[in-house]
Amino acid sequence: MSLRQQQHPLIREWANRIEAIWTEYLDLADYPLPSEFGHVEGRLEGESLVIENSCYQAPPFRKLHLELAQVGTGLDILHCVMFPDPKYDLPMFGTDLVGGKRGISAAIADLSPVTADGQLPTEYHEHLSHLPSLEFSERRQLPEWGNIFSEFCLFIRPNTSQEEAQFLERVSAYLRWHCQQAAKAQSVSNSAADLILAGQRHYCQQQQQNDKTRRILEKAFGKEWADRYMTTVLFDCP
Ligand code: BLA
Repeated sequence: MSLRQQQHPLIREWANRIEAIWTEYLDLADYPLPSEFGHVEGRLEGESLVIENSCYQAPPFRKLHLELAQVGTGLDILHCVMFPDPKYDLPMFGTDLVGGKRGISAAIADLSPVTADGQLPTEYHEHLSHLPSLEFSERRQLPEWGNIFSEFCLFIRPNTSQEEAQFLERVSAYLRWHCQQAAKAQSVSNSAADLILAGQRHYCQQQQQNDKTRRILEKAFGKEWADRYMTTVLFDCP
């Protein structure tokens, strides 16, 4: 049985949606991850940690990464980042779901700016600021490294299946819009691409400071492996 069949239903549904939207809008080709990182198993305090990675490339994206992980049978994780080719002025789409039997504790998704002024492209800002505002009973506070996220970042603990459904609908809309924008993106000058690349690097450096992710990986696989994984698989930069 695949890992996703055993995971929290919201994780399974979000993973299925991400792949369906990618397939609908993008021309997917395999992205070669180092083979040691496709399917990974380790042990964390006597419990197993299983990681399954899917990785694609599709213009104008350099890399599309979807990771599902499970610690023991109690903690389920979905992680996904879309890395645009820096020749295109596109934000970073990122999402993380963390939870288990007692529900999802963290549901986050954002379209994050990478330009020096910290602003999303005008069309993104315009579109996102006109989406109807949503009610969630528990919004969560971003950690300090999370200053990379946009004002449209959704970070909640869903408390009802209705809130889960509402999260899923809104973040699917983010992803669909992003794929539509990407399909018509025009490449920028070399000097603009240099700035975008610097912005992507900064995004990755901030994400690498997430101690909650790092701790889980370190406990199961050791410090060195965790660092290599975070800098070459989760948040690498060309
Ligand atoms: C939080 N990420 C977490 C938490 C865990 C992980 C255990 C704490 C959950 C909670 O506070 O309720 C673990 N996440 C993982 C692991 C992987 C993973 C092990 O992806 C991969 C192997 N994280 C991302 C991306 C975003 C992100 C793409 O990978 C956002 C776009 C955000 N995760 C994120 C944030 C927190 C989090 C903001 C809360 C951190 C905090 O409160 O300090």
